[in-house]
Amino acid sequence: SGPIDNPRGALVVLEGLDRSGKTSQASGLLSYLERLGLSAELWRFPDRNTCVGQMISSYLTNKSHLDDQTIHLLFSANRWEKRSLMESKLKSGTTLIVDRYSYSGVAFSSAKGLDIEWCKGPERGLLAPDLVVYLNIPPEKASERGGYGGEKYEQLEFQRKVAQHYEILHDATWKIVDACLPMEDVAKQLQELVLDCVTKCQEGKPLSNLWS
Ligand code: FDM
Repeated sequence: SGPIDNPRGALVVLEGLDRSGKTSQASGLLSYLERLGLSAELWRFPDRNTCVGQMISSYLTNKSHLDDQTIHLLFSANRWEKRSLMESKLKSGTTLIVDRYSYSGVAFSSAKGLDIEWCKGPERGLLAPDLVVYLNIPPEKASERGGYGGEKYEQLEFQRKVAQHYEILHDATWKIVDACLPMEDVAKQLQELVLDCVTKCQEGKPLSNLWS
């Protein structure tokens, strides 16, 4: 069976600062794809449901302390433990909309001062997204939106650093959407980008690995 008989799903990643609208846009995208009759699922990282995810969650809610390298590797392990399921879903034709991925991993950890190449190391060999959309919002604007929760990284000063580190990671495959636009306009742009990407994957665009 060739790519036409057995089309694969697309791996779509949404990135952006806290309060950039990723989570709402991701669920909007899911219903859009379902309305088109496509098989799709919403994923997010960290996935707090696994044992590793619970360690991450207790770190983020300040219930435990871990040094920067250790938490970085846990975030990465949390993606590795999902890699084979991710691959089989994609190969069976399901499109995955993923709220945060390795770019969050590298941007947040390098914003704390870790070397960017060191941060990328454990991410190599994970599945490469077919599309990364960055929801672009100035940190100040994001912080005005209904306020942050109480988690570890939800502070304006740190979010500014994260924004700078995301900028270093941008490459030609990223699509940047202005997250300050009205929600419906952001949604429209996302829908177009995602549909185009899903089509390319159906037409046989191969899956590849990240940063290798
Ligand atoms: N985060 C998320 C990281 O520091 N590294 C990662 O690899 C990932 C996936 O965890 F502040 C940070 C980003 C955010 C926090 O994310 C929790 P959510 O989206 O708020 O659950």
